[in-house]
Amino acid sequence: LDLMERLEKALDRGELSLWFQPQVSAVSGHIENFEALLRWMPAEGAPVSPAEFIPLAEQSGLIHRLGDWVVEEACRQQAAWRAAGHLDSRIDINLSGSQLARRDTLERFEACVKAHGLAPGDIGIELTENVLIDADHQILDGLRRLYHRGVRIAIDDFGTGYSSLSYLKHFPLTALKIDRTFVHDAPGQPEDRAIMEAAVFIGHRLGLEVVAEGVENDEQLTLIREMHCDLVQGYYFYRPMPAPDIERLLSGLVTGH
Ligand code: G
Ligand code: G
Ligand code: MN
Ligand code: NA
Repeated sequence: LDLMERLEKALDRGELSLWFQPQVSAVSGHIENFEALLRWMPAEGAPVSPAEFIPLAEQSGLIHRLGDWVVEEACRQQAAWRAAGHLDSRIDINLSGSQLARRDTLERFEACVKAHGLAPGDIGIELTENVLIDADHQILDGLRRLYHRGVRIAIDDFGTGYSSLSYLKHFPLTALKIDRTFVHDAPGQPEDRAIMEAAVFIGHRLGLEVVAEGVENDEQLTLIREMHCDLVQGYYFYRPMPAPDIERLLSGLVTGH
């Protein structure tokens, strides 16, 4: 079987799951948000990374079924956490370009959030810069509608796309995630530090929350704090984890770094 046939079967067999990576306040270390990340662990064979299967799913069209599953699962999980008394955990999901290009993706997303009794602020979305290049008026209007209802919209991998900064004028955004390649190199490279400082400056001037991705060590964390990034996501604090591990964190049974 080729990978797409296997993935389609994996969806039906329940081999997919959502893992969650906490984002913490750069100041307090308190967990503020979770990024939902798709994981495929085949019953037979090694785990397959979304970096491998998402691009193929986009080509084959399977991304829409996959994306529907992710939205449904994120909403189900969030509703379960709300019901268990965890009232401030926010979850963000990733949406790719071809998902956004399907006309009803944003309507279906909103409908799913509502159907699970959640508020618009309970589930946010992450988009990459490349998604925004291709976005037409209809997509822009759809994103604006979500934004005005209180849905958080983050620009992912900031600084690595092919788009110009002008999209920052037009797109309704609430957060900017500085790509982890800048964070990784910042301690040794003044250029990376300069780009990060500029990104934090622009982000804050536009009223956005600034997230530093891929923080793995003390040196990087110190720089990020000096730059006044708001949130930190990275292995230094937490790796992506399955839902039961997140529940232990939310219940205060275990603590992080
Ligand atoms: O979690 P990991 O670092 O392996 O993710 C690799 C890539 O796959 C990242 O770019 C991430 O944004 C993307 N990805 C992870 N989960 C999803 C998902 O549910 N939907 C989409 N469209 N992309 C995802
Ligand atoms: O493209 P996107 O930002 O959605 O990708 C998120 C991916 O980054 C996840 O798959 C996650 O596993 C990975 N990631 C998260 N924190 C770290 C980190 O500290 N170091 C590295 N190398 N990858 C990370
Ligand atoms: Mn992301
Ligand atoms: Na990213």
